[in-house]
Amino acid sequence: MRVEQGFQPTPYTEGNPFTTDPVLPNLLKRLLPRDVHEEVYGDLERFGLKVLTTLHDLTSKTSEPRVVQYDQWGRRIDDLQTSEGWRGLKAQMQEEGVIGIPFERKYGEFSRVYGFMKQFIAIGDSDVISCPFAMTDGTSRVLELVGSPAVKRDIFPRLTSRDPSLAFTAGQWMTERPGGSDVSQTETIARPVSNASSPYGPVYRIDGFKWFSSATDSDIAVALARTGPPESGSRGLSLFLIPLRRPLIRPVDAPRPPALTNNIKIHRLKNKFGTKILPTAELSLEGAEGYLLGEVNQGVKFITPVLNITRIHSALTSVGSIRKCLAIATAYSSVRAISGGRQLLKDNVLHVAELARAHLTYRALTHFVFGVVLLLGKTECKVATDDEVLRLRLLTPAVKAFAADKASGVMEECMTMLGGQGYMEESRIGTVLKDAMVEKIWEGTTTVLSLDMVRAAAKPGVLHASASTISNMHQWANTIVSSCPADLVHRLAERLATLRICVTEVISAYTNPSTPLLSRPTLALFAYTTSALYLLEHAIWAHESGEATANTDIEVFRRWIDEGGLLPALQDVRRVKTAGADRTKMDAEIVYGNTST
Ligand code: UCC
Ligand code: FAD
Repeated sequence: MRVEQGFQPTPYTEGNPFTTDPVLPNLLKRLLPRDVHEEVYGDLERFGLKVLTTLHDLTSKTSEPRVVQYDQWGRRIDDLQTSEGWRGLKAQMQEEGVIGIPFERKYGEFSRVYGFMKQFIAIGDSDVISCPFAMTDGTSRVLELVGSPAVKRDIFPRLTSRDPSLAFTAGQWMTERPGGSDVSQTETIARPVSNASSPYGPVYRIDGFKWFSSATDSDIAVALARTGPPESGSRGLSLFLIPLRRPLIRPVDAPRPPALTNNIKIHRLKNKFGTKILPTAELSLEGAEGYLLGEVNQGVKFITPVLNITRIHSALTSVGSIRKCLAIATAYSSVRAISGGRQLLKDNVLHVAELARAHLTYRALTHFVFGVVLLLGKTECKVATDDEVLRLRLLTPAVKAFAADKASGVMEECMTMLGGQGYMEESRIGTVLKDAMVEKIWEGTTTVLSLDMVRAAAKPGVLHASASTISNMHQWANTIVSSCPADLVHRLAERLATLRICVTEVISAYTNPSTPLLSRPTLALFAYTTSALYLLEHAIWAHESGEATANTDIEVFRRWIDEGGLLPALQDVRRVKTAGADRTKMDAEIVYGNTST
């Protein structure tokens, strides 16, 4: 039989990623004041269509970057070549203002929600373009906070520009061969140049080897380098602004030099499992010129805005990747017939039950991540209360780690929901899944972030006393739970009681971390509890404002408590709390065998 004969599969059609999403329009309506909502809704709807057309086409034109290390005359040039599609995606995102929107702050503290929403709906149809923009975002914030007047005049406006011919992107260089989670062994050395001056800051010459550089096609990087003795560990590191290509500030019509200059060489491009379009390189710095940012030997502290902002981007990317895969799986259910062609998948209860389970996680994570985004906007615009600033500090590592942890399982389910078609490269689920798996590693592994949370919660004086950090969670939870209308309290009594128990358990685990084993289970319980609180907040809003979605929103909250994984997480914390040396010893035996005999 010829291929044109016989059964012809029907391709699915994806809807506008913003307007047809089951969560986003209503979430936006709740988070934004009415006038802001009216203004940005149309733009997001327009952009949603652009995602399906322009960005989708550009993504099909991306290919892996390559480096031409030498020219035909044997000269070292390190010319990094990226694809037309990649450069086109970059330009589109700049024009759309993904960095412009949050720093123009036209909508005050709500600008963050708008900007992140734009990025969110593009995830899955724009390769990993959000990676360089995440680092550009974090770097912009650092420069806004501590850049010299000349940095604020020449560099900051380019990082946040909507004009691709002017706009810069930025990278972040922390990781070195001795350690990425722990930067205390950093080998890169920065030496002050006493006879040089720059309006951008004190000038240093920097030598070292940066093990991972993901935005190698960027214009600048923020980098840690040693200014104190090796024994000073991470307290002997400073933060530098390093140009990758010079001259940094060129006339508008001058082309951007493709090759790296400033005494920086590309050792090689990394051979990665995913994120293959992203030019991640190993770099040798051989006397690169850099400008000190902030105070000497305070580098870790000054780079933390980059860490915190990129971690929120990372969480957004995990959840956005789920969105893309779910949109495909849901659309496919409307075209694929099973059971002898008599039934569409969307009419099969067993299949829809699996889709609903996946959507449950998506909904919980989306509310969680945008709750954190709103806190970021408030904090940056200085309208956050002290409690909200504290909450943002705790929720940032939690949402990053939790979203990364949950995402891949849901995406795998989406893949199987297309059967063999899902496993094909053309479905793009595999690429999105592979790309998203790195969210468990970069910008802090899950374990490292759980340790960061314990430290932030328990260290007196970090922001406030630890007691205040912890009681903040209590108060916030109480405010949400006690705002529940009486008729809902009646329907949800058991779940509200469970939530209160979880909050108490999280607080007790953070206040008395009896064992280091508690950090990961506590992060998980904290994240489950917080996402449930956000779902509850949304359900209350929908109920009180008579939204057509109210019943669904209440059911989603109920299921997230009963079926989402919160109860096993609670049991985990309780079990680990009492774990002693015996358990640790047995862990080692399970892994390495009994080595005592
Ligand atoms: O992976 C990377 C780029 C990937 C590509 C971009 C992806 C973008 C998103 C995806 C979109 C597609 S760049 C490499 C990222 N590397 C990490 O994330 C490293 C993970 N390790 C940590 O986070 C560690 O906790 C360290 C390195 C921050 C810990 O360093 P130290 O040396 O132990 O430092 P301390 O003593 O813990 O912290 C120094 C100070 C303290 O304040 P003071 O001095 O006042 O006591 C801390 O309280 O910094 C404060 N601090 C923070 N403050 C530490 N962490 C934070 C924080 N997150 N927020 C606020
Ligand atoms: P390690 O720190 O050696 O971790 C190994 C394991 O040990 C992990 O499971 C970790 O959780 C665990 N571990 C570490 N410390 C502890 C502890 N104290 N207690 C318990 N367990 C612990 N970095 C940059 O600076 N810039 C970039 O642009 C960049 N791009 C990247 C792109 C990709 C695709 C990837 C994969 C990485 C990139 N990185 C970048 C590096 C990334 O941030 C690090 O890989 C990450 O921080 C982990 O560091 P590491 O690789 O040294 O692993």
